Amino acid sequence: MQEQLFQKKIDAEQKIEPKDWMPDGYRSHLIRQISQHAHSEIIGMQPEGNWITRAPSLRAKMILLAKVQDEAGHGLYLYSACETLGISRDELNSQLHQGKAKYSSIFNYPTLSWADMGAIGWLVDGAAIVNQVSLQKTSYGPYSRGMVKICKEESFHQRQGYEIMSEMANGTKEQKEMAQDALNRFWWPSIMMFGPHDSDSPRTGNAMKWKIKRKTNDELRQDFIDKTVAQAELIGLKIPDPDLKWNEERSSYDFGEINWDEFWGVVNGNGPCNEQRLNHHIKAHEDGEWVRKAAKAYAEKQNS
Ligand code: BYC
Repeated sequence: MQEQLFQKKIDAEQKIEPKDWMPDGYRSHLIRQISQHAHSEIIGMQPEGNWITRAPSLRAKMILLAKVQDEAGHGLYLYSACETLGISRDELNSQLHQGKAKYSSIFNYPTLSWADMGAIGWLVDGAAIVNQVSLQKTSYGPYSRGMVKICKEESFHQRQGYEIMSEMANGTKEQKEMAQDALNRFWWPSIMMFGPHDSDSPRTGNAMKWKIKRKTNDELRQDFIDKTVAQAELIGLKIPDPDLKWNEERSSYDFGEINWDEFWGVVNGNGPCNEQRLNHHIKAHEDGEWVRKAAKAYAEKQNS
């Protein structure tokens, strides 16, 4: 009975709030997805953080610093949303450190040149926006409201990345080559971000029934590809997919086969940077122990 009422609310597009009754499966599904999303934002600071000290101008450095700080903010909104489901921040961190919680596969690739900052902003944030715009309508209130704030910042991120790519693509021969190389390396991992094909996605069924996800992995991936091809053409770069072709009938691009062995290898911990990313997070967490202790002692003193 409670479950039927819950589903009725979802079907009527009403938001579920923290104190409302919800099935255990809905709660655990959300904890998994929101925490994964939060971890992605925080781990995602590492590949870009790698270039802050080497930004090519003061302007570029200020923009990159602001962007990386925004990612930290997104992580914090998302951890807060996740905590409303009855799990603590400590537990979420420990799930990440023990390898029980995932984060987006994309952040396990290295950033080898300044052009990678462009490719990440343009493609990775671009892919994230496509997903997050649809998640603004997710059924869980705190997650949905978090997404609205995050999307506003994400569109600035996408533009700053595209600006870097556009400048490099229209710069010297070497700069154009660097931009093309970054696109070559980040294109396929970016379209993998949307997850497995719908037919191989075990979570999509419940996610769509509960309106946690509003579009499937394949729908979102197609939206992203259709949007991005013209942007690449405009700045004279070539998407590294020989099978990419406009399909009149579908009014969409057909594209080549994704390397799912690579995707699952990265998801299961064997990407080029998995170990480095996780070790860095664990070290930063341990190094920050004294800050947490001091903040806790201060709060206790204020309350006593
Ligand atoms: N990477 O049944 P499926 C950002 C896992 S950060 C790793 O389709 P679901 C940014 C999936 O978790 C943006 N794992 O699952 C930050 C599941 O495993 P579990 C991050 C992946 O949940 C800094 C299994 O594969 N965005 O914007 O229905 C700088 C089967 O998949 C991935 C979000 O997190 C992957 N790519 O769909 C720049 C958005 N794909 O958990 C930018 C929120 C799949 O059962 N999340 N898996 O063990 C989602 O929308 C969904 O969770 C996903 C996957 C589309 C990612």
